[in-house]
Amino acid sequence: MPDSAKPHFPRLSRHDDPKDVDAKVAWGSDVAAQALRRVGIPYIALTPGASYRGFHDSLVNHLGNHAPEMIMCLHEEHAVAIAQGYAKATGKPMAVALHSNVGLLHGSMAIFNAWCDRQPMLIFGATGPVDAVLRRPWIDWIHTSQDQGGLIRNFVKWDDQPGSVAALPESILRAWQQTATAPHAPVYVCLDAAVQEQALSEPVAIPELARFVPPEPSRPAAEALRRAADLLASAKHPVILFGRGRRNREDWGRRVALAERLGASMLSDLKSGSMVPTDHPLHVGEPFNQVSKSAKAALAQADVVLSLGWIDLGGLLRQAYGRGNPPVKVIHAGDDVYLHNGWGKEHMELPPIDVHLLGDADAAVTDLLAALPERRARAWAPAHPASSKIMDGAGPINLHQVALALAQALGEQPVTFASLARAWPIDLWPHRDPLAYLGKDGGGGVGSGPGITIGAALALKDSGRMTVGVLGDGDCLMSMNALWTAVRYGIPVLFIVANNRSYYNDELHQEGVALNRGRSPANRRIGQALDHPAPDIAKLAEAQGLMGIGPVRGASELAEVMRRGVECVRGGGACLIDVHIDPGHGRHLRESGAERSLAKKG
Ligand SMILES: Cc1ncc(C[n+]2csc(CCOP(=O)(O)OP(=O)(O)O)c2C)c(N)n1
Ligand SMILES: [Mg+2]
Repeated sequence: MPDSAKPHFPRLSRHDDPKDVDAKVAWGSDVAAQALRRVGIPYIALTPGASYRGFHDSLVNHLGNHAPEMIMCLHEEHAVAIAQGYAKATGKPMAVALHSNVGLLHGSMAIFNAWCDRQPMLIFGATGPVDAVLRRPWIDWIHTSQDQGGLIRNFVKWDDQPGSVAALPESILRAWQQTATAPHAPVYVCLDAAVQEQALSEPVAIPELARFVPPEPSRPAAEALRRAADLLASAKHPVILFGRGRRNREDWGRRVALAERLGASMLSDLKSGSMVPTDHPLHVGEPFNQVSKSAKAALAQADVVLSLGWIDLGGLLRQAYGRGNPPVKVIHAGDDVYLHNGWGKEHMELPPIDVHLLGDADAAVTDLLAALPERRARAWAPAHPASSKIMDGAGPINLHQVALALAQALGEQPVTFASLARAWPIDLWPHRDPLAYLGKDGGGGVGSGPGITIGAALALKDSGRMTVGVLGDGDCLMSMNALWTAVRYGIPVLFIVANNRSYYNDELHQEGVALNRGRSPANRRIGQALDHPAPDIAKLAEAQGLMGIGPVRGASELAEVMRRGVECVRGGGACLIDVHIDPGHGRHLRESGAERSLAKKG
């Protein structure tokens, strides 16, 4: 590839600048590397392995470890989670490389998360030679599984295992096109070791990208739009549900404009992250996971409900109106239905829909705005940020105090929360822009918070924002060694551990089950408490090169530790602050949803 076609990405690592790079395309895996460079992906997160040693060599000794640059990880699950976080922040795919069957098995939970979260990524895998004659004794046989992609086929959008060097460019271009086309999801290309290590006998052409770029997201049909606009124009109490959407200011502005034009109540979902300002006068209560009381009240009044990519519309309608026919007109915009395959049930309950705007939800917003009559919206200004007074309180620390201390330390600097522990007080810290909060992990796979946060921080490192991951101790400890990658690549990031010394979510479940069965709820901590000893999370962070602060046990320390953490990250560092919080603050059986017995129907 001529140098002019080589994308310019500043190199992250000072340690990984290869010497004597060989620009000649001479091996099968050089073709794969060239095809990957052509799609313009800046980074490839990986844990190495001999099954892709040919591809690894091409990335280093042929591409010069640049465009894409390697991001080394200490576990394949982190490599995938980093790509998920990067995609959450940018909407764009990163690449990932996973070693044979074992690396794929390690990475598979994170692939499931990214699949449920509908995030793009281009995953390379590898197998030992498919041609048994070429396999080295023992290890190549271990590396080889029949139909390796079958391990994850139920939760990727597309996969392939190209059978020759000549087939590589098409496979990689198609994989990229698939993952970058909405609706997004991971894709997987498995590279046969023998194909990678084959010497080229003749040149292999790699097509120019221009004729393979992903199409624009699809727009809803005109007739459906007209019917939706008619329903909305005559609605007395419309409610808009803001689900999955794009993270840019233009779409954000149009979503707000649509709600204002209709005078619609706005509801938002923790799973999707910030899609509209949560302190807008039309916004009802806080974003939620399970329908909140105020949301239920707004829905009880509604005559028309417009869902914009809402993740569990069927579940929400059932929570609001019970089983059966909801007494409202339902409009749903989204393209998620194209990914439903029946293996997973992440399509959720089948919602009754009166008008289906099949296509991109943000495109539907634009088209609805064009179709609806203009109306002057009432002007509003965001209220003042949360009070900067830190509650000193003598008792155990709670997340309100943590949030206030962090807000005070940050001042005006915008924040991206890449992960939020349960019970984080969003009322104190409204979402005011599309990158304020990136939403949940998608598949409920604990251990994803550290990697997702690092991927988001990588994407946002030059944005002037601070990327913060507020992690549960269980989530953090499960993927503790993800943090090393942030330090290794100079990725500025702040971790705050909401450390309740427990898998507390599940303590509440055990309490609920015990109560339902007339047994002792007092035993709920057995098999759940991360205590005796409580792992020293700050030391675990420090051991990997982060600034580790904590455990912080007194509210009076919070201002100073947050100041130090923010200063460290502003200076380009990575910092973890371990805060021992009061487990029960804002987390009770009744609010958790854990108390619902499976025996009770409804
Ligand atoms: C891979 C995986 N293992 C187990 C679970 C079950 N699980 C759900 S939440 C949770 C507790 C997580 O603990 P922590 O991150 O400390 O959050 P807390 O509820 O204590 O705030 C567990 C174990 C899961 N969702 N994913
Ligand atoms: Mg916990």
